[in-house]
Amino acid sequence: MTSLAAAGASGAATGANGGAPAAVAGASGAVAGAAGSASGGTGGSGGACPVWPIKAAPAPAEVTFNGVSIKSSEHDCAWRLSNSVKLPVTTTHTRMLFHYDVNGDGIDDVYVGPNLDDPNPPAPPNPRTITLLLSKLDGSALSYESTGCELAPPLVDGTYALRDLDGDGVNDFVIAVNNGFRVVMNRPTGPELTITYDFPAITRPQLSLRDVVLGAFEQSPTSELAVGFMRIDNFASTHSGVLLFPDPAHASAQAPVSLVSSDQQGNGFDVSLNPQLAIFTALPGGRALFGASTHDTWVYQKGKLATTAGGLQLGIGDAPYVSGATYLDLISVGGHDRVFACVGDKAYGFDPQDPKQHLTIPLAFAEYTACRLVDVDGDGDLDLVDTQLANTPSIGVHNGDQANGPATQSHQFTPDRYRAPSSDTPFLAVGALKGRLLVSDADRGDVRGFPLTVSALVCGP
Ligand SMILES: [Ca+2]
Ligand SMILES: [Ca+2]
Ligand SMILES: [Ca+2]
Ligand SMILES: [Ca+2]
Repeated sequence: MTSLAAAGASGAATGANGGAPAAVAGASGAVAGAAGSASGGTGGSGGACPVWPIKAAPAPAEVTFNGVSIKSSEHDCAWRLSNSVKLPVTTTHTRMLFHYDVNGDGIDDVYVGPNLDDPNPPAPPNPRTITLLLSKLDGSALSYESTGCELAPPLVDGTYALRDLDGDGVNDFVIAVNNGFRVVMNRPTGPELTITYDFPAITRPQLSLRDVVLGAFEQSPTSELAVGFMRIDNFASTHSGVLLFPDPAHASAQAPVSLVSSDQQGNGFDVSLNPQLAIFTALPGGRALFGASTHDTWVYQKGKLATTAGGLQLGIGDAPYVSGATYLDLISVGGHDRVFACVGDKAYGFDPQDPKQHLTIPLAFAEYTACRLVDVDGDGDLDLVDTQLANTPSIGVHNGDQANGPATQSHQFTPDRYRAPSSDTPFLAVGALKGRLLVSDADRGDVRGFPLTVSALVCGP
């Protein structure tokens, strides 16, 4: 894993590693309430949820969850999935928004929000509430318990990407709400809203967050925040693109730079629907963004956009163009930083300067596939997880290897019922075990029969 990726490159690898709480040792008011002095609090029955992490204790080398043990020594395993456990949430709060370790036991805690089809959403300006499930260790036995606390503004219901925007080792919040973005810094004194950006008002907004990357992409070495989005306005038109926010860690009304958008000049194929446009990653070094649209690839560096019509061709023969990528990230293979792309039914790791030199990994599933790079077993290499999102969602894990990258073979499993969360990654970290717990969101249409659940990735038969 490169230092760049650790600093907030796109994708699951960063989302999974949580708050790195060790860096905040000695901070006063460690379990600061979220509400602070924010006005218009939700008046939640259980008070405000903590968001500032306390120093993590070393997680036990072995944790038991739902009767099965998961051990820190378990690498390169034949994975299987344990039975799922229902999390103690109300039927109105069944969607995982984000997760990291806030109570300092080394195990991710889970912040959950209302089901997207909440039949009784609060009337504006009251935000829909977010509640916290805390990990609880009884000896080595892990369970989750509801706190009853609720997050107050400026944290609101939406889709979240967690990135450390000021380099203090604690994740901050990038949130897509109905009609725009909020950036909320995670401070010892409580959350601080730094960016409020809204698109022009429409009647039925629908906005989703795509890739979110921190790096220095303009002339100066200071960092900007690149936010990829897709929005559907009034169910009538679709827009996607990337906005670049300068200095996201400090409050500013400065307008973002629109890097690329679905009505981008010079891209005659872009009409309205170009969902891939918001898929991008930083190039190694963190000074350039590399992205893909349906028909192009683009690079943004030193404040300039360069577009490669037709995209970047990978390899030889009928190998595809990166412009069809559904996922981009960075990976280190054999000591070399590579761009990692999922295109069609294969994943590739390549040098953008010489894309014909690449590794090729067949995905476990050919259609409706979502990719993630995450260190599932905590052995220090990134594993490729591909998820089939079709009628019977299944998951494949390609065990990683620092010398060769993720394996071409995958361990595949099909959870009893699975719906990928809107969170950065569905995998919760268990200490050094990284992504060993898999979360499934509730089914929007069947919340009671299919609540928020967690299962463990278990080693061996
Ligand atoms: Ca915890
Ligand atoms: Ca931070
Ligand atoms: Ca691994
Ligand atoms: Ca491995």
